[in-house]
Formats: sequence, C-alpha cells, structure tokens
Amino acid sequence: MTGIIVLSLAMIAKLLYFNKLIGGKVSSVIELIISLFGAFMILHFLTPLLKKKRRIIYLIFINIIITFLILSNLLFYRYFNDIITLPIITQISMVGSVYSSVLNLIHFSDVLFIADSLFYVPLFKNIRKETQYKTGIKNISIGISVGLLITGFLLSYYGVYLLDKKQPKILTTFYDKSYIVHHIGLINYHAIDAFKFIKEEVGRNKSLMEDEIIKIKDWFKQKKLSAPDNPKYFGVGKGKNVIMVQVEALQEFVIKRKINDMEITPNLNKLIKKSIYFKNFYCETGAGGTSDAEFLANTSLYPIKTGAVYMKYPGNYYYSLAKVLKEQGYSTFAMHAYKPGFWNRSVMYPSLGFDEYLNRNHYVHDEIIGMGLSDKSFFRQSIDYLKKTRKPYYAFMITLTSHYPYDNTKPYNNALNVGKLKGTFLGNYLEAIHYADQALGYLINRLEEEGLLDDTVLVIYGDHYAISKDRKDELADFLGIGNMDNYMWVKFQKMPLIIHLPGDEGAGVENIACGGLDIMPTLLNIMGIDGRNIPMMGRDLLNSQEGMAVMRNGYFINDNYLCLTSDGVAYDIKTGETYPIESLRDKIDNAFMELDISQKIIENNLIEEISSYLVGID
Ligand code: GP9
Ligand code: MN
Repeated sequence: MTGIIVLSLAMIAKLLYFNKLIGGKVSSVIELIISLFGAFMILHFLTPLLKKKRRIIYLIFINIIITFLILSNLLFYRYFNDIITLPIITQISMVGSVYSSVLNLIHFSDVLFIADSLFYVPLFKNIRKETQYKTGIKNISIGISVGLLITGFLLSYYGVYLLDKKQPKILTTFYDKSYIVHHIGLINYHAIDAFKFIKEEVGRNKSLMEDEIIKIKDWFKQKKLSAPDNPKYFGVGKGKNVIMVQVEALQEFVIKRKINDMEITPNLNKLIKKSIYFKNFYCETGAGGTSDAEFLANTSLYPIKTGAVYMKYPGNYYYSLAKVLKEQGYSTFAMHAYKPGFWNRSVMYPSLGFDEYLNRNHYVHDEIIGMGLSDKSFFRQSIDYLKKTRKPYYAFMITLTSHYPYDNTKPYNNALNVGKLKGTFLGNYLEAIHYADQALGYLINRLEEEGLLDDTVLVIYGDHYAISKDRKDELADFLGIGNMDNYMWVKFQKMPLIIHLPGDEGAGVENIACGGLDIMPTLLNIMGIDGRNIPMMGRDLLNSQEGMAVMRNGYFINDNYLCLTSDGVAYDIKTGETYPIESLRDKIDNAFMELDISQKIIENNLIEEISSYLVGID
C-alpha cells in the first residue's frame, strides 16, 4: 500500500507543479482537482488485479510515462509557449537539430520531476521481502477495479463538462491548449488529444459536407465582390524583382529602441524612414514556428490548429505567392542555409512553387555563428547567386543567426553595449538581433551599391516572437513595464513588417492591425496582379478600412480591441481598459470562422476548387 500512496502522491504533486510552471492557477481550479482524481482512478484500475510485485512495477511504469509527458511538454512550452499534441510528435525528429535550444530550455529545478525515482529502489526491496501467496483474483478486487474505472470516468467527464461550460468550443478547436491543461490536467488533456487525433484520422477520409464547401465558397465570393476596383498602389512594383526576407526572431520592441544610447537596429530604423512600415504586425504562428510564418506569408492561409502544415500537408495544392509570380514569368528561389529537410522544407517548397531551394548544401560555410552559416555570409552569397539568375525573380530568404537561445555572442565582438544585461538571456538576444540588423544593413547597402534596390520590391519581417513567455519578467524590466499581464504580453507579440518600394514610394507608418496572412494580398496588389480569384484569407493592407490579426489560440487584435478569447476578457487597445467581451461576440465568431475556413481548406485540399469557382464569379 505504501508504494501506491508514495507513487500516487508523487505523480499528483508533479502534475500540479507542472500546471503551475505553465501559468496555471493550481488551487482555485476545482475541475483540475476533480479531473486529476478521475485520471488517477482510471490509471489505477489495474492495481487491484495485480500481485504486489507487478503492482509496483505497473505504478513505476505509469510514473515514468507521466514524468516523460511532463518534461517533454515543459520543454516544448518554454520554447513554443504551447502544449504538445499528437500531430506535433511527427515533428519530434527536428528536436535533434535544435539540440542546443532544447538543452537551454532545461532548468535545474526540473530535477524535482525525477526526484521520486529515489523511491523506486526501496520499493523494489520492500516487495522482494513480501511473500507472494498464490492467490487468484478475488471478486472483491474485480469490484474495486470496476469501481475505480467507473468513478474515474465520471469524475474526469465532470471536469471536462465544467471546462466546456466555462469555455465553449475550446475542446473542439483546441485553440488554447495550455488553458485546457490548466483546467483538467495534463493526463486528461492528452487523453482528449489522442481521442481527437484518432477521430480526425478516421474522419479525415470523409470528404467535407457539400454544404460546408458551399459556405466556404460563398465567403470568398463576398470577399471578391467587395474588393475595390481601383486599389491604391496597384502595379507600383510591376515587373520588379521581389526579395522577401523573413528574419529569425525579430520582435518589434527592438525597433527604434536604444540601449546605453546605442540603437539596437540602426539599419532597419534607417530603412523604415524610406519604406512603408507596418508597426502593428502580430504573430499568427502556431506550433509550426518559423515554417508557419513562411506559410502565412506565402499562401495567406492560417497555420493549422495542431502540428505544422509543413509536416502534415506538404502535398496539397497551394496557389502561393511564388506560383502567382511564376505565372508572370518570375523565377522563384527559396534560400535558407540550413538542413534541407528541417521543417520538411525540401518537400513543401516545390508545393509552394519555388523552382530552386538553396539550402546549406549550396553555400560555402565560411563563417559559422550559432546554428549555422552567418546571416552576413548568407546574404553575400545569396546576392552573388541572384545576380547571375534570370530576372525578374522572387527570392524568399530566411535568416538563421538570431535563433534562440541567442547565447553564441562572442562573434558579435560586443558591437552593442548591453551593459548590465551582458550575459543574460535578454542581453544575448539584443546582441544577436543587433548582428542580424548589421547583416540586413549589408544586404540593403549591397542592393543600393549595385543599383538593384530600385529594381526590387524589398519586404522584411520577423517570423515570430523572440522572448518566450517564461522570460516575460525580464522583458518587462527592460521595457520598464510594471506588470507584464496577458494584455501587455499579447500587445508585444509583434514583429516589424517593412515594405520598401522603388524610389521610396509610399514611405510612412501604417497602424493597421495585421499579420503574416496579409503579406501576399498586399504584395500582389503592389506587383499589379489581380488576386481576386486566388483564395487568400488575408487583406490588402494598403486598401483596407480596418485590420485584424487572429492568433491560433483564438485571441484576436483589431484596430480598436485586443480580445483574449479563452480568458473571457477584452481590452481597448489604446487605453488598456477592459471592454465587455460579449459586445465583440460577432468579431469573435468571425475570427473562429476564419480559422475554421482555413483549416478546412487545408484538411480537404480545396484551393484549386475554390479558385476555379471564383473565376466564374463576375
Ligand atoms: C531552422 C530555423 C528553425 O530552419 O528556421 O526555426 P524555428 O522554427 O526553430 O524558429
Ligand atoms: Mn523562427
């Protein structure tokens, strides 16, 4: 009996501690306690049927499984600020590639999660002394086992019922997975995730109901019919080269900011003065990280709700930016000096219409910083290559040097004086992004010196946030914000979006709320391409009355409000005062509808069908 109590208490303590580490309130959540007990009763249903020796072995096995689930979720949460789902396990092969990042995610206090293994040896010794009587399974044991199973299911179901009452849709959309874990615990969360995954896999073969396809087509029809006839900036970049640079972990708070009287990003600050600068460009990526950012910018579709679209749907037809430009005679290149298979890029890029994918096998590795070739060398070699190619071209460049955990700062030679932040996580990040800015300065100067800048539409944006949520207090101190609550945290989930047009046309700051989804429609208009028959979820930012960014967890931000949907609270984006969320119900429903439409298009590979439908709409 001792073994059962010791191991069960250890498991419950670990799960509650894990919930605390991922931002959950542990004590006040009644459904969490109910759900945990329900889960344990289910897990223990075998115990009465096992002899003592096997009973302890079974419990130790369960304990090891739970500890593995906790630790893998904890590392994943620290990096992605999200919880693992079964489809994400398909991405586990990449963990080796970002190994140094994973190691940096481990905190010394994590050893607490394996401390209970100290009990395993005495427990084994204890049962060795036990004399094993040859006894069959008594009816009482079967009764207890069945009782545990039924009570466990009822308690777990009740916990899920309370959660569903609090947050309708959250269990079907899974839009805020950490919220689910906060309320029903990690075990029941994974049980539901496994059930959904199996159900989705089984249900996936069933094509989408015809009436749902009609609704989706009608949504795009309304969008086409409401598009302006003579949009501003139409064709200002027609026939020009397009260079789109996705910068690793370039978060907006560094723009135009100084430390010890030094600009963190002087080159971008200079470029912004002669470009169109979108300062409210929000992070819409999901578990696909960088690849989600690429997908958003190149297809104007949302990331999928669990896992990464690059891993799960690389074989789909996408009417992507590269494909549209290819129809206009462009040669198209994806350039990223890293492992070709990372994020399944070597499979996905052809589906995105890239003629060539220049990966690490195409570059001379003459300067290594962090995960691979330095951005400066990457840009130098990339421009050398582009100068020899057929024009016009679309080059999509993805940088690497400023990749988490930013700790390889020696090569930066203290170019940025971070003062007392030297050697801290945030200090390392500022040095890394200062280097990335230097590399971008090299790219911009090279384009100018070689007369290419006025022959190019240059787009630069950050792929996602840089400072993970477990470091939010460091960020708050640096920014001088007293309390980095969820409102402030989401407000800072922004990256810069800069579009430089030939002749500095249109230079100025745009405040419209937007995200990666909007890059493609905005660019097509600039390139003089009519995108009305292309199923894009985003909006042309230079011809839209209002903006909106929708995050994968259902949060959304428009020009007036910031809505933390699953938290049940909204704020006035300017004053920070709370705003009655029920008055945003139509916008919340619209945000979920957009996520759902995009999800269904990807799950059912509908782009070609919708595009053909739109062609027939006048
Ligand atoms: C390496 C890099 C990975 O390919 O793009 O970026 P991440 O998704 O880890 O930010
Ligand atoms: Mn990234």
